[in-house]
Amino acid sequence: MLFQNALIENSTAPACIRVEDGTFTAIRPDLSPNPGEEVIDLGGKLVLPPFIESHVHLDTCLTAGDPVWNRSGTLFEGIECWSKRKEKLSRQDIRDRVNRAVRLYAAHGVQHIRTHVDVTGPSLAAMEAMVELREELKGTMDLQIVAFPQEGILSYPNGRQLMIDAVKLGADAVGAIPHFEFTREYSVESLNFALELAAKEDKLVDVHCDEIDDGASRGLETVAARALELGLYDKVTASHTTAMHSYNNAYVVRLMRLLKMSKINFVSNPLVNTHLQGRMDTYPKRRGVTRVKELTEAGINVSFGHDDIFDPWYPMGTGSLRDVVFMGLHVCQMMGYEEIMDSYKFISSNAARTLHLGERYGIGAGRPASFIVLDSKNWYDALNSNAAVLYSYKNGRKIAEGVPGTSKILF
Ligand code: 17E
Ligand code: FE2
Repeated sequence: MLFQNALIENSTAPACIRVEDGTFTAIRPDLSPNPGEEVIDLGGKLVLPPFIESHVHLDTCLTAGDPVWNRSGTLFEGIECWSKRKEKLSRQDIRDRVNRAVRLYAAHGVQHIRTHVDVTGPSLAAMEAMVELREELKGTMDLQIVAFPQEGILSYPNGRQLMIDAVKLGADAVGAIPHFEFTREYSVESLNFALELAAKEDKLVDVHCDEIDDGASRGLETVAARALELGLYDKVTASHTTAMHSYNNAYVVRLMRLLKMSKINFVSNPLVNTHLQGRMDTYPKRRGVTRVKELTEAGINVSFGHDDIFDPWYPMGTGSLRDVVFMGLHVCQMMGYEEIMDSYKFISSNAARTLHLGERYGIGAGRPASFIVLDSKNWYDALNSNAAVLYSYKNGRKIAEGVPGTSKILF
């Protein structure tokens, strides 16, 4: 198969892309079709590596209002709402909702998803269902599963054992939630437990870390120190880190040295954290998003996640990572020309680093032929015009297609 007239990753020079047996075999300015080869003219549209969702809770998605709505809009009321909903979880319920959610994502050019799965409940049915779905969806929507202790590791009955069992069931990564543990001591101990478990079982780590507007919430320094000392480095990710918004600058300057040494990744969720944070403030109200601009400028890897689709923590969402980037650039004040142009990396190459996709990801000869085509000429325009994803190809197979958004002007 030969794709012509592709503007790859903001390039202004059209290129040709050859795909054979699900693999990119050549990418060059000019390639002539082989006899009998199918040719697709992309007409000067933007081609990007597929989008990657680096942080979502697929087990909770599409449950907003069931059985109760989150009225305060806080993280903590969300956890209470979910606690009621999870009493009636079943494998079928999870399967139905996840199948719907991954199709929403597919429509928006997403091909990889890291999902957190709550293990603090009456059973591990959600984890079992997700492991099953990971197998079924493999090659179409690649799932990576984090064992996530929503109600704590030390502060929830049998929490440590639930984490061990979830890893045995097949989780790819170990989670933690230090800001939710009863005490500061528990919070440190829960992180020691999680990172040591990951080191022992050769798993990745993704911690819900300091998701609170409390400048004294300092799980991050423990995550980074253990990542360094256990030699886990970039296998470790700190998600949310919203307290970093509220840290004093003197502390952040000291912390930055450790963050760089530790090589850990960050995931920020700007749609959801602008909604959940600042809720105990009067005015001024904090934005409550971590320091994406400063982390990026320091060379630290940051990606963006959606976090929720229509669930107790976020009553909206369509699976569009473009919306996440759009919000992120506003709230982090990253609207310089280069910042806008480069911002697709928050949901592509930066996220690929966090997920450790390695050579399986990216547009280049020898890699799996996975890419998306957007209805615009570069990312700036695609972001600004909310361009449709015209095609999503994964391993050489078309898994989704869209139509350009059009309106008829009547004056
Ligand atoms: N659980 C949590 O602890 N934090 C979140 N942002 C979500 C679930 C969505
Ligand atoms: Fe989350």
